[in-house]
Amino acid sequence: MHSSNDSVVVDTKSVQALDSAHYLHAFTDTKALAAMGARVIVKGEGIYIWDSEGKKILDGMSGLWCVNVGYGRKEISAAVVAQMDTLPYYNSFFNTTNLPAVNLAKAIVDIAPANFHHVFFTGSGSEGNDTIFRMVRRFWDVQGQPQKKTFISRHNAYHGSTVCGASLSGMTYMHEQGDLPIPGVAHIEQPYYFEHGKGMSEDEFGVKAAAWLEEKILELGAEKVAAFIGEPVQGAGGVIIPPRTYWPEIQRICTKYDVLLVSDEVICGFGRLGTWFGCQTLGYQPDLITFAKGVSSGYIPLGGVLVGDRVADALIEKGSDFNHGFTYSGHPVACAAALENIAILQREKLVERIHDDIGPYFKQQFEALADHPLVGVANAIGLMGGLVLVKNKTTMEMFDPDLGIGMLCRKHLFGNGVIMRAVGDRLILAPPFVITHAQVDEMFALIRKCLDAAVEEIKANIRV
Ligand code: PXG
Repeated sequence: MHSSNDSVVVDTKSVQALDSAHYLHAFTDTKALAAMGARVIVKGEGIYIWDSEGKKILDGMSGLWCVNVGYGRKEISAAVVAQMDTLPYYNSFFNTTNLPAVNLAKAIVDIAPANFHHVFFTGSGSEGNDTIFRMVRRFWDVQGQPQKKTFISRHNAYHGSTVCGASLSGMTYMHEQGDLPIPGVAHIEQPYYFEHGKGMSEDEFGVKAAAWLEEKILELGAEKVAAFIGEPVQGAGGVIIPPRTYWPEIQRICTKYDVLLVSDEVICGFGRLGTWFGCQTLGYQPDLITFAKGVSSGYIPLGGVLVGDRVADALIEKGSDFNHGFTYSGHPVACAAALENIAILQREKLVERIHDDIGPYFKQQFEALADHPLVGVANAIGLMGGLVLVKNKTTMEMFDPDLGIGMLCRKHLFGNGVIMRAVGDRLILAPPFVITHAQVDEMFALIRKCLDAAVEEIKANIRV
């Protein structure tokens, strides 16, 4: 590979050959990928990435919901190099600590909702949720209620891909591989108005969807239910934005039955919805918060748990050792990257900008896509949005899922230089926070062009 200031040149075919010979990718059919060859991404700057063929692509997904401050931030690489030179690693076991981990814990507590004063660090979001699973069970143990063990989650939720993360997730295609979920995890239906809210107002549906939690608690017995976990807005599930009545009602039900409330903010945390944490936008006060991704803008892997005072105080006072943690908990280099990332978000007021300026502009343009012949509904919140592809706009009839219309659209989007994800026949978008008004215009012009091309291809090739 040869690299200069403004170009990275690689032999695509040989990289693809090595890739399919040795590298098993996440969530991938290796045989199918080998037949087509992976796209090799070699460079990023701002909201754009480049592949090995020199193609420039607008990254409408911020990597994988994480590169929120954009690519190529020299402030972060400088902080990382400085920390590597000073102390590349030390652990936080055996009564030791390190400066970046302490400073980051304080910085996160300073921006967290008022009832949070403690942070546990992990290397990823999945490990964050595994940590919560063990921490919550330990909490109920020390409260003298060890039978309170069961977690309630939702269908189509994503909470990670470790055994516990995949169990908490509500993806059947994950559960089918390896006898998941593990015992002690139950699921209720997701608050997806388009699919389940027919004949109701959104507000009525929000209350109804929250009532499914109460029904499940009563079915299991409140004395056995430890916690409810949910993403403020489901991300990987297709940007499912709950009605505004949903979360306050979930909170009321959790309080009524003394069930801990866990907000998985791996995507929504650190500003995506225009507040530091998604629960602040959607109006609830969780007991625990999972974070990852946006904490370091993905520059270095880092995740963790914000532990609310009720749980932290009990564990600290009565819990003695909590026998849990990772080699890389509080990794000094990852924490140094995150500290600089948070400093950038604060210096450039990027979260406020989503709330007051670029968020509303993005929402207006995203929701305007609903006028397109292929789009049923389009909704956005903060800097994330999801739309439904439909066969018939009047009846909202969807395509046969086997036609793969979402993937067909994604092919046009990728081909035309903009990344938007397909989740079945939902298309989703979550661009970096630094996107400008002109770049929002550029992105939506490209998206419209691609949707038009998809309509032409459907008309020409697919009998619907
Ligand atoms: N919780 C949530 C809400 C997530 O979105 C995780 C936990 C797990 O984090 P780690 O760091 O262990 O991956 C996530 C991750 C997708 C996609 O298809 C989304 C995620 C990961 C991979 C793919 O949108 N989110």
